[in-house]
Amino acid sequence: MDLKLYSRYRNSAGQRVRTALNIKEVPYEYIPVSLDGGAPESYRAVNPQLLIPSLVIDGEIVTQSTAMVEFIEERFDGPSLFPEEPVARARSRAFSQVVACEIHPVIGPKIQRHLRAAYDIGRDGRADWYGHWIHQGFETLEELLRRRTMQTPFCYDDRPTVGDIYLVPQMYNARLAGLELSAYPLLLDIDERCRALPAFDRAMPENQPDFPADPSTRAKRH
Ligand SMILES: N[C@@H](CCC(=O)N[C@@H](CS)C(=O)NCC(=O)O)C(=O)O
Repeated sequence: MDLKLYSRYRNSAGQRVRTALNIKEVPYEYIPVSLDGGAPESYRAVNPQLLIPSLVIDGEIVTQSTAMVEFIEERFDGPSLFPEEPVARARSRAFSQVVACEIHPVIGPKIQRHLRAAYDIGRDGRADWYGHWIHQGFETLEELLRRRTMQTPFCYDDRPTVGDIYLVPQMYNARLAGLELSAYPLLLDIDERCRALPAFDRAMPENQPDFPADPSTRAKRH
């Protein structure tokens, strides 16, 4: 099967997919997309929302990282991306969806651009907005972990599953934005454990071919 992933070094939704592919040890071609001022119009032919990632499977385009992660789970052998036990499985999905549906959609670059263009919200205001939604989401995630019936080393299992896969890129971005994260010891602990694993490490922004060598050209966050 031929897989092409349109992504960018700093693309937290794409990082989820890269991690899922790495856990299953599935080879893929990485196609970098620049997001300076938004993705180029030419990319609309791939993704009508102009969002990354997009996964091309034998020429067929699939959008939305959650759909891609589920495709990878269903199509490839290797360690499952979901816990075996049904309730833990549902909780790992729910945890991932707090990231994907509650945090990420309100802080991305298109939101930042609109806050600036339509409401004239300056850098400080946008940073405040960003921090507000991250902290609100992380408080929820930390509490969900605190309430677990079993305190597993990863979110909901003895190995990383979809909750962990979604958590790590969001933690990366929060750290990049300089947010104080000490109020989230469970998130910090799991994030560190995940990042020590090769499948997570290879998906990190620094390890992508388009990661800029010059620090001044690196975007602040996504
Ligand atoms: N729900 C989408 C989110 C994708 C998304 O928002 N990607 C961001 C980067 S992490 C993006 O492409 N932003 C471009 C923009 O906002 O202009 C998914 O899970 O794939």
